[in-house]
Amino acid sequence: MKYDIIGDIHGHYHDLLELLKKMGYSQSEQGHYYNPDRQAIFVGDYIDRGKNSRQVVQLVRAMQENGSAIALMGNHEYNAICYHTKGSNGEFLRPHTNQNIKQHCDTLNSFGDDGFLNESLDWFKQLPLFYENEYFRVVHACWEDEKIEAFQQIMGGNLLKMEQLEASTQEENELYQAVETLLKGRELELPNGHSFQDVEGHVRTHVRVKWWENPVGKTYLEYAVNSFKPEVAEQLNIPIPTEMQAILPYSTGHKPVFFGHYWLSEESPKLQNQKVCCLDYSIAKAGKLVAYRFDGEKELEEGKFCW
Ligand SMILES: [Mn+2]
Repeated sequence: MKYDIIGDIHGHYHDLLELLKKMGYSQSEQGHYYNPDRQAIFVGDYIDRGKNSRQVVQLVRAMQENGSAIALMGNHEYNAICYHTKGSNGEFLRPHTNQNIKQHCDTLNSFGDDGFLNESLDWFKQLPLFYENEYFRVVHACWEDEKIEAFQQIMGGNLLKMEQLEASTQEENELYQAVETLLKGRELELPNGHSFQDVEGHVRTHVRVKWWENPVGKTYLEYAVNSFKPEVAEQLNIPIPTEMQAILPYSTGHKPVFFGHYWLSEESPKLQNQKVCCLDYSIAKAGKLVAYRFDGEKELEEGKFCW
């Protein structure tokens, strides 16, 4: 079996259509897109930011339900479920703060009020958080064996059971740690109360880190995934303290791993290394929608990106 692993879409329907056609997918008589020789795997984040979340969900869902794609859950689908679900104290599991409302409103506008929202939430709820076959692994943000095992132990598989949804939002819970890592990746708290403003103007006290690299001997700046404005970069140009270096990077002895989530901005897609491949190239920020075309190779190849 051959696979096309596809990065974060964020409501950019026309780019998705273009990419699928470029990779030889066409519409079946029933209307879903398929490629008879390949299976698509979506890393999640179908909604928010772009204007056409409804069409994206319809397209991906039709592919998944007809067996031409596997669709994983991204942090935006997880957030949407929590945004619309109340906990035992009667409050929404994702608070309706101005920032959260703003992040979700394009999706709500696109979904309309004809029942598509509830239908989609039901679909989101049964999306797996990770996928593994004999060749490779896929997750939205970070594959960490310990967290995958913890999730499997609690859930008995790769699906988030809704009776455990509230527990997954409670910081003291083991499940929270697992879901955070799988869907949002690893973050490192900055020392001495340092903070900075991200591209959207939100104040951040943590940086997203390259979990596939060894932090030993690196500065925060070197270990962070994204680049920063000069004044922020200067703040982050300090060594990571020894006690925070005890994190193991993704082993090159493992199967290759694919993920999205990280807002990369390189001109042409690059592998993180021969076993690690991020597919999020910021389609929602004037970037591009990227796929990796997998044909069974043991080590990943840079020539297999498609965009
Ligand atoms: Mn994401």
